[in-house]
Amino acid sequence: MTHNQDTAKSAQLFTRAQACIPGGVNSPVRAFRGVGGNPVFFKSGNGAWLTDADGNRYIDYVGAWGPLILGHSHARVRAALHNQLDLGTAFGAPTELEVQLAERICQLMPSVESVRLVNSGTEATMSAIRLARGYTGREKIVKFEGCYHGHVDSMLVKAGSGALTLGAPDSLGIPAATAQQTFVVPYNDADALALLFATSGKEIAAVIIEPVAGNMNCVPPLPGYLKQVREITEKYGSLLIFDEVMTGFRVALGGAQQLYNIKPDLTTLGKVIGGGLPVGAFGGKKAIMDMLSPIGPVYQAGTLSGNPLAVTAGMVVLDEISKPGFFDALTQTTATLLQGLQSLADQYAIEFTTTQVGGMFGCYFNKSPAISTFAQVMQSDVERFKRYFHLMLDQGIYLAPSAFEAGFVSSAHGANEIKLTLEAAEKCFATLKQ
Ligand code: KE4
Repeated sequence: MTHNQDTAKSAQLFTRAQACIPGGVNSPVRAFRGVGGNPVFFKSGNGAWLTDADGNRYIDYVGAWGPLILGHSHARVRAALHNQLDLGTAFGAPTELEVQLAERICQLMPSVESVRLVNSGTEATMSAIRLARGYTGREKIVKFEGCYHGHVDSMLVKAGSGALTLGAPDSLGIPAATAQQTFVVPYNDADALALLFATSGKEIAAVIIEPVAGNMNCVPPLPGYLKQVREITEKYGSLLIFDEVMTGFRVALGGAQQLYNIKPDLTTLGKVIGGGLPVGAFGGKKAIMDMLSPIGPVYQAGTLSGNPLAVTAGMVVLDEISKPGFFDALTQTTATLLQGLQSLADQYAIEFTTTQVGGMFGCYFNKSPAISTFAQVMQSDVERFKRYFHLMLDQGIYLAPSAFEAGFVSSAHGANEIKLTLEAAEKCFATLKQ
């Protein structure tokens, strides 16, 4: 792959951006603080490919952090958005479109009997937590070390993703009283959760969990773990919130709850259901959801919730991923990529391991053959990842700019993209071995 090394326009834009946007970015993980160097500014995307401000092209394994499961600028998504643009962008009133999306979500995720659309994953988790507290009358919430549920005050406690990358798991600005309402336990450790519940179970409104942890890189649940979490929460009358903002419609058509056959009480969604436009959602048992305003005493609202443009994009994406064989093909493409990377790393005797669930994956410079805990993730060679990231970037492969993020494949990634990626990776591993 030939790659234009000139990134002067990106550098100029970053200088301008830093003059008026904190850190020059609208979300911390984009700033390349986890890998060094300056962020690339992009201009366009098409299928599996991105083009930056200097005209360099990249194969994209970030996919806007998960939403672009069909790749960039999908023809049907574009056509539907163009059509909707002529009809209006927002009404601040109900539309048939949002009913259609709500019906589709409930159909694809049977545990979701009723759903409220919002504008981001953070809004979804924030609202689900408030709802769980309102429904149970309890205040404590349990999350897992390394998991990230958006920048909700109560969740920025040992958070994953950007907060972890920045090396500051606890954020300033969070009142001690708020943080003290949140318990944090290790992921994939049912005994630790059981012990916490034995002492505090009756105070706990809900457990919120990423059924596949995608914010400390990609850490799948151990066999039976999610079932144990479900049993523990049921035993103490606490709600189980599956944060499927990332896994929803990414790891399987029915999300992680279908893949692992678990029925949570509430589910939060985002990313894929907006097809690249701002949509989040939270839903679950009708008895719980009916506690929400305007019919119930738990308040929640949003000016642009159920936005016609965003819902239009989401509906097309859910229709496309519902087609027979979609997830088999996505999973296979992802597996082919990872098998290729692993065999190249082995060929060069580089300590490297991968994880995969459906169309999301993790790559680690780590000697452990199987990653299942936050502690193991933290033993990864981050410096080596930084070199790998930039070596791949220089060859036109755009990976998540952090050792603590999952990667994503789209249906637009084909044999050619995988071939080019593996060719680039071989050069990287050869260089890393020197
Ligand atoms: P948003 O508010 O960023 O839409 O969603 C928050 C969120 C909630 N739950 C899970 C499981 C998530 O992964 C996220 C957001 N994911 C990160 C990437 N790992 C978003 C990228 C960013 O922060 O810029």
